[in-house]
Amino acid sequence: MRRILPVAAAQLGPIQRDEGRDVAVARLVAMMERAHARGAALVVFPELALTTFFPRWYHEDRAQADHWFESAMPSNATAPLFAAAKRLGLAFHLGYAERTPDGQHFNAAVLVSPDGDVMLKYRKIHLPGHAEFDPKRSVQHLEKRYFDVGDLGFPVIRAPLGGLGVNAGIMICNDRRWPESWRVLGLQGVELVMCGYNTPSTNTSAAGFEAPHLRVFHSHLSVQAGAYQNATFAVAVAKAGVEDGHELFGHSIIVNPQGEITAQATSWDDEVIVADCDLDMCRLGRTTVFAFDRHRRPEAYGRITAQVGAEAPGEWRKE
Ligand code: CDT
Repeated sequence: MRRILPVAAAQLGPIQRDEGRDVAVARLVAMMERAHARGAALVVFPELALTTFFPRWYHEDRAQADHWFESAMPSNATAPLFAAAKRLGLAFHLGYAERTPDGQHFNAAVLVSPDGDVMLKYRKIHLPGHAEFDPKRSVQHLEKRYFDVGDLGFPVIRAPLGGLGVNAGIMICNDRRWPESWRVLGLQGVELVMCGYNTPSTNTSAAGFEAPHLRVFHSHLSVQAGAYQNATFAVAVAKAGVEDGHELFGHSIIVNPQGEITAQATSWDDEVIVADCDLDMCRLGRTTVFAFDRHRRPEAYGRITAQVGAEAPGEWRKE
């Protein structure tokens, strides 16, 4: 029997700085209803889906950013998501800012069953941006100031989704640009990667020119390559649009194990896209060109874990 999982990506339009969690959660619940009506068994929401992308705002005292964080999941504010999941029989993936009881801060995401169980949790590892105010940037990107580096690795769980057992994994936004994230998931037999993002549509680092259309290209390139090279489906879902004058691109996609886009958002607003993911499509890649057990050569990959920055190569000299 074919293993077909109907998956929805629920792209979010902008959330303004002054908008409360209740506004965002009501929009998420409305999209859960639309996803369910279109037959989805799982709905994937973006990174930091409950608030504006607050790392663009600098606080001298970082504790002033604590109000953007959730100290419980579920909480009073997020309980309507869990209630809707139960009512609709729909699993969901949610990105949010997490503050732990001992005061750590993570850019986190969870996969929640229709019964409200957190089946999988991930804390973002590749934190982009900077920790101090950067006067050269037109917009700050202070993830390194507000978040600790994730401490859960890249976990995969075999989760009951839509009546199937599915090897599900999570990465968050900037992680998608790093082949290491994908391969660690791939080495656990991942079949469905969920990745929420908030990506500014222009490069504001003042380090050089990047044509705006390449921002979307690089996002798709990373997700399509990661899915293909690890023979997995991938759902990459944006928070998009103009938040307090700052633009984030949309272009959310669902990608199959051949690296093809099977559904794509066309707005920069709240939008649900759905694709039937035939999980048996993962088999071809992983039994042929990407049969890891037959073709990988870890003895040649030592630098991947031994080194962080690049080392200069030796100089060629004529014998
Ligand atoms: N949220 C996030 O990780 N965004 C980054 C923007 C990097 S620009 C400092 C991304 O990789 O899309």
